Amino acid sequence: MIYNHIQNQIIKQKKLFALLIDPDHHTDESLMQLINKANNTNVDLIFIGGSLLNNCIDHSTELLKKYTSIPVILFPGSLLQITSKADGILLLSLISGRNPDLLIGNHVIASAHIKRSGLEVLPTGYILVEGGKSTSVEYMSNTRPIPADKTDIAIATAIAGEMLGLKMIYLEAGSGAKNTLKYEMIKGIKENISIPLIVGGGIKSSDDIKNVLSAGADIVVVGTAIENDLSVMDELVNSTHSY
Ligand code: 1GP
Repeated sequence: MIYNHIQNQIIKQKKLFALLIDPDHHTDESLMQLINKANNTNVDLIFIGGSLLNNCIDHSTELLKKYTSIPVILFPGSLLQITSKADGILLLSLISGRNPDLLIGNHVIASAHIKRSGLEVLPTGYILVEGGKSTSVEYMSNTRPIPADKTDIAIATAIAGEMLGLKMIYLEAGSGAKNTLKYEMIKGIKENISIPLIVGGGIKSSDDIKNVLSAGADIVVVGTAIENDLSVMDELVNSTHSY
């Protein structure tokens, strides 16, 4: 089970690297290159999804499942991004926002379908924070991110998410964010929750990785930097595992 695996790694004080794949940004050929590289560098988790997808997620998920044993977890930007071909799903409740569809509405619509799918459900509190520029997730979700310096609001939001029974917190600056999340915010949240903390958005270098991990992230997510240059994957994954 994916969640047990994540918890076991955290108990062993190991950090995990999640590769974010946006199927719209790949051909089959580039996806195969990415899969091969991910296998060789020991990526821990693959998240698949995006704020807006024009391509069907089934095909990319099938390709991933065929060529890697890394757990493939849906990171759905919408109800159209749910497929039983993956291993699990981040069932995201966008708790930093006040859009009822993304807090509970879509979950009600999809619940029976997800139950039948056999996907492992990972209930996750999704907290969007300003990352220095307007992002697709902000626009598509029709929610306002928490201001980058409002650490107290982010901490209270994460605590509320854990109290509601969510099993992980995903602290997000948005894909392609200019700034990674502030050290103090990550640290403050980590000190106040006992569930796994995922951090992503704008991570580009091993220094970024070290900063985010030293603040307390359990799982780091990287998408854009690797889309732009596949060769950085080794360095980013190694920095995570050697932390
Ligand atoms: C986005 O946190 C992820 O949801 C990854 O962000 O694409 O900026 O790495 P980047």
